[in-house]
Amino acid sequence: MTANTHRKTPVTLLGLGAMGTALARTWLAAGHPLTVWNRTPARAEALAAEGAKVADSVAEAVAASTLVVVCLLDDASVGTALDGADLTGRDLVNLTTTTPAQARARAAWAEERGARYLDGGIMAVPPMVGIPEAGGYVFYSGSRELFELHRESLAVPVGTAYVGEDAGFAALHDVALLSAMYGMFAGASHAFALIRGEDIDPVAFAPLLGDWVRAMVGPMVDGTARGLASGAYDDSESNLAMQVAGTPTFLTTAEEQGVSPELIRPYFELMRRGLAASGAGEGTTSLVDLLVRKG
Ligand code: FVH
Repeated sequence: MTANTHRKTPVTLLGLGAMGTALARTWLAAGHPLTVWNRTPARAEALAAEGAKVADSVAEAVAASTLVVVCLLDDASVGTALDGADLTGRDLVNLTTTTPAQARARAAWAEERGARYLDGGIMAVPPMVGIPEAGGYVFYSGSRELFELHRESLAVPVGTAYVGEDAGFAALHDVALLSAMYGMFAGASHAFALIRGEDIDPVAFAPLLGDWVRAMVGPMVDGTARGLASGAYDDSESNLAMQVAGTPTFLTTAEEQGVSPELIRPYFELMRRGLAASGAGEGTTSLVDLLVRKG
């Protein structure tokens, strides 16, 4: 160990899947003493050769460092792995993707066992980890004090974004952003399906699609946010009446091209419901409220 290693916070990492392994390498490269545990020990072998200490059990791994980072498959695997481990005095940082309710319950569970808790939602894929220019980051929520205490160590693999004391907020931000991503993926899949089978090169089509989505999504996101904040849902340029009138064109084109409308039809039905509920002058901002189930 070098003198530099001694100054860095020791980290324990539970979980050496694709993401855990990528995280581990950055802490090792930055000189943090790293103890790792994985259910399948063979996955730790390469990291052992790179300088990680491999624990034989979760208990041994948790005992090795105050800062214990968990990156397992899901909340159930976190419960299984940590069942029976002594968490007293540990700072548990859970980067496993969960629901907000699972994150809140896991925070209470950890605190009952004498640990401090931070939840994280990873906005990166493994190749982005350790590469600042890639723009990856982790949402953190829970104790701000704990976040500030470990901010420097947590910022080693990717950037950090603290989003509040509520332990469920990191998961909520994570799932909200990923849900928007899937909506965009759905639209792009439908667009490619429409041109499939025609003499249109998908590679030439891709930049047209990408540029259009990028041009539309920024103003839509900003305009919706402003509307929700102010309560002014009017949209004189692209109101719901105009948009609903256009939906048969999209559905008929899908039919003509032999494409299932299953991805776009639900949004069109929501727009129709919005028009009926709100009137012609409002835009798509009002649809947000229609999605929220009351009570
Ligand atoms: N990889 C990605 O692109 C995404 C990016 C965004 C964030 N996610 C989340 O990160 C968590 C871990 O994902 P991962 O990519 O490391 O996942 P896997 O490669 O499948 O590794 C899963 C690890 O979990 C261990 N594990 C599974 N079940 C159990 C269990 N019952 N008890 C103990 N450990 C368990 C598994 O162990 P093993 O199969 O090697 O023995 C791996 O270590 C995840 O929440 C993503 O949603 C990644």
